[in-house]
Amino acid sequence: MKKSVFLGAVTVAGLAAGAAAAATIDDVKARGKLNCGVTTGLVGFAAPDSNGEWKGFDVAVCRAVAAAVLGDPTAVEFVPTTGKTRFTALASGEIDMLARNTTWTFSRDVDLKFEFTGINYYDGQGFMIPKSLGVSSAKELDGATVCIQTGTTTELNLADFFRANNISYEPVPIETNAEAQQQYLAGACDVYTTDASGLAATRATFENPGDHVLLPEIISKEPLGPLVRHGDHEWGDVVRWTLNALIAAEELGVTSANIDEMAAGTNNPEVNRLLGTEGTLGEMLGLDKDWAMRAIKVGGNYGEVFARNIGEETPIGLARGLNAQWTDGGLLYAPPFR
Ligand SMILES: N[C@@H](CCC(=O)N[C@@H](CS)C(=O)NCC(=O)O)C(=O)O
Repeated sequence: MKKSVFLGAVTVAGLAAGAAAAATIDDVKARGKLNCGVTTGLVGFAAPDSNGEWKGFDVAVCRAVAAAVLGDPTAVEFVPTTGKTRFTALASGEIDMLARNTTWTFSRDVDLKFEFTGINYYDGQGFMIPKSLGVSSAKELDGATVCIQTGTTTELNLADFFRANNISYEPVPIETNAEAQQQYLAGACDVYTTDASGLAATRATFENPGDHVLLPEIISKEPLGPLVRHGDHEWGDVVRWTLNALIAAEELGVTSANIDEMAAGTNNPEVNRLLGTEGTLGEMLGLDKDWAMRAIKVGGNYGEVFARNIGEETPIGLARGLNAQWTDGGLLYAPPFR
């Protein structure tokens, strides 16, 4: 088991070294389309709607980048990836970036040779159980069968948690969230464990969400964010600062409702630099002066994107929590636009 994981990592790292030679920003511009890796479907984060149009919190990052670089938020080819296939897709060049509930870890950065360009959701791993199981703490799960998505951080966290608490479990390995949902609802596993946001998103699609509970334990740190290949610095900058533009826009009070007015010039120099009425930040990125304005216009600032896709007014119902701005006691903190 250990050996195959190790060999998998080497193969992916080898591919990354080869593909990183090309400048992705030039490829994307020449192609006129962004190839963005997303999940195979997790409503609220990335999933096609009834018209086949991809929607969600991670999808919004892809569309913002496409708007910044190509001037068109619809110029995106969404490439579904599983926990297992996502890294090969990025390393091989099949996708230009990955925006898929992916945790920034040491080994993915250093060993697999990717570059995380920020964090769009601070998360942690949780457990969902049917209420009827009558369990109120993950520590009471001794002997449980647990649905667990392969190729994810959640596999190792699960093993660590059970070992540390001296309890045992039987893993039921699954490949996609859809499969997990199906197995869990069919009773093939007592528990589903993954990122808490993913559990909330999955539960929201159940016929009777109220029959299922999330246990209080959060057993890991899962900082989720977009990533590119190592060594692809210009492209990494574009993705990093597009995400930062959405976050800064919220902090600076730039919204989809007032952005046109603000783009005419304000008395806040940072807003002016962000929206391109002062300075040359867009040019430094290899883009034009309106890049950030276009990115923000797609779905609004970070807070608007959050509220529309996964926030408390949606069936998923996530509170801002750690994902509030630093000015509101959260962890979101975009570096300065200067
Ligand atoms: N954040 C963890 C877990 C990511 C993960 O695969 N999450 C699942 C459940 S939230 C998911 O996004 N599934 C969507 C799919 O199967 O395509 C990681 O990076 O390994």
